[in-house]
Amino acid sequence: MLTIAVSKGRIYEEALPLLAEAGIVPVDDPEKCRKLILRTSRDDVHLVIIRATDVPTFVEYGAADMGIAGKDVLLEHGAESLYEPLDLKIACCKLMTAAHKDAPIHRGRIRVATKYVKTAHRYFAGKGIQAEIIKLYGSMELAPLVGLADCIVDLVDTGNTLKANDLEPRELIMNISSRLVVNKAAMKMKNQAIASLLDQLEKTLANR
Ligand code: PRT
Ligand code: MG
Repeated sequence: MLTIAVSKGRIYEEALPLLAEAGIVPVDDPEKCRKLILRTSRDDVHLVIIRATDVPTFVEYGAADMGIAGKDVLLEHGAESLYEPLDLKIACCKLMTAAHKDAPIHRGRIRVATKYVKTAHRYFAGKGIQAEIIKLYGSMELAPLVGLADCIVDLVDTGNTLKANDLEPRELIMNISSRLVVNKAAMKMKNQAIASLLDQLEKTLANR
């Protein structure tokens, strides 16, 4: 049995066609039923539906053999404990700093609101900027508007969310896409099944 951890929402939507090419089609729709374990067209493959930020944890502990997670989530989790064999090139976006459109470029000590605490620390430290990082769980865009922070670190796709809140993108931290991650023990114990799935996905990606 192979268990693959996926989050609902954009990653699931974009992963479905890829998985389908590998012969994996969920029997249930997670948006319609409340099941967290989905059977698929392959008797030997299950999907587990979890929060995006929980995917690396499930895979690290072997509760799922494989998973699909954004590089943003993997960076924050610390991915040394997982194999990351494939860039699926789905759910693409940019991890950026953003600030109010009229705000000056700060040079001294700054306050940064983000849910990507470790990644933000690493980024500003690398630039030699003293940054106080304030952890938020959502609505990062609000922070500069109410004086909580000078800037934010968040994902940007179209830029519409920033624009709607009078913010603008400033610096690109990293281009983000979703990656296939594999539990290290499973890679050995279930090598045949995993290797053949990786192979099929690689071929599908090459033809895209
Ligand atoms: O929703 P939930 O709290 O359960 O978890 P989540 O928000 O982490 O999950 P989800 O499904 O929203 O995102 C999962 C993954 O999708 C992320 O970890 C990224 O790897 C990837 N992804 C790709 C994005 C975006 N694009 C994206 N645009 N995740 C979030 N956004 C948000 C962004 O945070 C901002 O609020 O969309 C807004 C910006 O979009 P634009 O188009 O207005 O710029
Ligand atoms: Mg979300």
